[in-house]
Amino acid sequence: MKDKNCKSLDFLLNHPKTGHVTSDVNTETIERRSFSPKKIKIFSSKYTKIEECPEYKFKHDHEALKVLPDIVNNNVQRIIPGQDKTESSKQTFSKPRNIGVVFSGGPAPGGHNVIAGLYDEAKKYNSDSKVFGFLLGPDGLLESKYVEITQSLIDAYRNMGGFSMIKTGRTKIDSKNKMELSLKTCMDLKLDALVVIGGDDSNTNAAFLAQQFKNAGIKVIGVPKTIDGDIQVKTDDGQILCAISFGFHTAARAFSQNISNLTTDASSDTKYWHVCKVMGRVASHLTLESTFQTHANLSLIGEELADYTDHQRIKKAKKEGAVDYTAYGMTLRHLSRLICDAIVRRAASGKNFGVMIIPEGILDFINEIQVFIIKLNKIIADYNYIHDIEFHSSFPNLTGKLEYLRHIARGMGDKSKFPIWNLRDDDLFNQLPSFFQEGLLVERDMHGNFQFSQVKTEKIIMDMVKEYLSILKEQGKYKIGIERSYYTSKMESANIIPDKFGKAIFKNPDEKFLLIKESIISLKTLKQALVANELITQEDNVPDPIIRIFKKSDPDFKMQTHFYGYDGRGSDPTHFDCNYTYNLGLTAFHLIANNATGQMAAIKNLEKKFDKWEPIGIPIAKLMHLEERKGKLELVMEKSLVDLNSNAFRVFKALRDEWLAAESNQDRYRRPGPVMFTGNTQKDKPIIITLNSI
Ligand code: FBP
Repeated sequence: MKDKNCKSLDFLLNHPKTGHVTSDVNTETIERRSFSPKKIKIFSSKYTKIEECPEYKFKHDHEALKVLPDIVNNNVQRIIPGQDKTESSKQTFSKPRNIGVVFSGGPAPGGHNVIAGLYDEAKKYNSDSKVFGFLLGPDGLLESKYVEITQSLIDAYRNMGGFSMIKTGRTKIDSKNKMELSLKTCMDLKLDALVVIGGDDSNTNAAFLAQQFKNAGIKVIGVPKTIDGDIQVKTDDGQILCAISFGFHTAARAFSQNISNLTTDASSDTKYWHVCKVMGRVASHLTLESTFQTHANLSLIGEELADYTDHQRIKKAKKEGAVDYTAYGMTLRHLSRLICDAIVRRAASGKNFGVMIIPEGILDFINEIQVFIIKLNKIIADYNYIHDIEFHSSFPNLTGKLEYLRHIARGMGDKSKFPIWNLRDDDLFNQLPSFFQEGLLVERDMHGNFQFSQVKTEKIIMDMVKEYLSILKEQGKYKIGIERSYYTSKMESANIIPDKFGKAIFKNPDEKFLLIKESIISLKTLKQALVANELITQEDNVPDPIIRIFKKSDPDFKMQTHFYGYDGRGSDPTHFDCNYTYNLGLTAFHLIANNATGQMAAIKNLEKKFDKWEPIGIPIAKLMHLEERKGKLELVMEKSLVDLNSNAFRVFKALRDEWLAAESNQDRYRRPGPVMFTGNTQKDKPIIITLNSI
């Protein structure tokens, strides 16, 4: 029967409340779009000029001298007031310009504001200036696919996350033909300059384009983007020029909100270990920052593992008059033991739960895996070079790939004396689970990078952890500590004398958390202990309260895995990233208007208060070095890894035991909360850059 109060669908759909609550635009979006980021003071000067800063020195690679001769001698450039410019240079500064902009690589929060800053400044100096956005990353440049950025387009994306306005891609401009196509697109559009917003590989691309476009008079400026935080620039003498790439802060905060929620859940129902893998293709900066934000119980920093030395092994070998080369660097097995050690320690103080953070790129720091990655890179690259068809197309499934490897191992592929893949490699590789083999054989990206985001790193590590934990359990070493007050009250209420039984079953009867003796690993061994201590006879049953205590101490390791990456990458930017990126856009414009090329726009003093921020240009060519890519050495911008001597790492190392909270009962979780645009969040910035600036 029809309800008399039921409104017609038409009425419902046309009701203003329906319109309001189902609109695509909510209060947060309106607020974001209308927010005006703060501008660095220099940008209120009518004109600017460039001051060369040769005092900032870098060791650069000789290869850069050869292949980037026109930009390798660039200095760091500081943007300073330029009121004293000549009339003609003021006119040149304000001339109408066509500027192209392209996103390259994975999205990072704040990218739209770089374009907003660039657009606003270009229009401020000359309303006839135009900004063109190339679509879908470098492909847009190659295929001449672009849109003209308009006021309404940019206004819809101000302070909003993602790169959706013009989208992005990972194509590498790595051939003469692609260089020529890019140049043609830029010349057809009569571009004065091209701005490449990207990570280390994209800034590498920007440097090569700058060199290539030099004669055509088209300037190329890079912008440091990547949530991974691995673009950090320091001079040779340690002065910080670029503390962090944009997008890092937001992504870390977004991950941390989720991780922090897990610490709350874990400590509420006390039954899971949450294993959180966070993005960071190689460097572990995001893990370090998320740890500072949340005080998670256990975090692995890849760079620390690479540096690991097993002193016990060295000692043992020395005694035997030998050298144990395997003592240097971390193995997967050893890593799983370190994790187990932390789990066992927490369990001993009654906490068989916790939250751990694993960096996505951790395997790159594990010796045995790194060797596989390097060898497979070379094998795949060689195959692609020799054959007319790509390795992954020739061998679409794992069986085919494994057969090909075996074929090389038997010496049928590589005729050289030392084949890159030998029978030992093949045997070791075949001992790995197939999902891991598949992961290691995954297709490399265009830049030759191993795609860690596609490997179930957490599964590989945690499978080993589970296996080892069950061994420790069998050995009686993995037990949940029982709070003494709890034990005493349970015994007393059952009229059992706690001390008498306590001495028989616990190895530390006087401690706050009681641990059942290692020899007691089953109800049978429990009974034996009580009989041996003459507390019961062979015919008696073990008292129920004692059985309950035993069961309570018997751990069941349960875990949940989580991957934080794409979600944080797509988050709307924090205030820090909004202000940072808008000023990067302004900086890019001022570098262009002052004729710079081959430079990366950057903000010096990011780690300090906003009024100390300084816009600069950093010579990209001087940040490059030779690196193995697709089995060959290539000149690329060097990634910045976690520095084990940095303040941030040293503070983490000093505090991590407190955060593990193994010996105390007190977890020290921190709640960073969500990425907010309202409230007092204006001054928040990455914790690692604050620490590193002390
Ligand atoms: P960029 O270096 O391009 O900024 O990308 C970084 C990143 O977010 C990594 O953290 C992650 O491993 C990778 O992108 C994932 O890439 P894809 O989008 O190709 O899956």
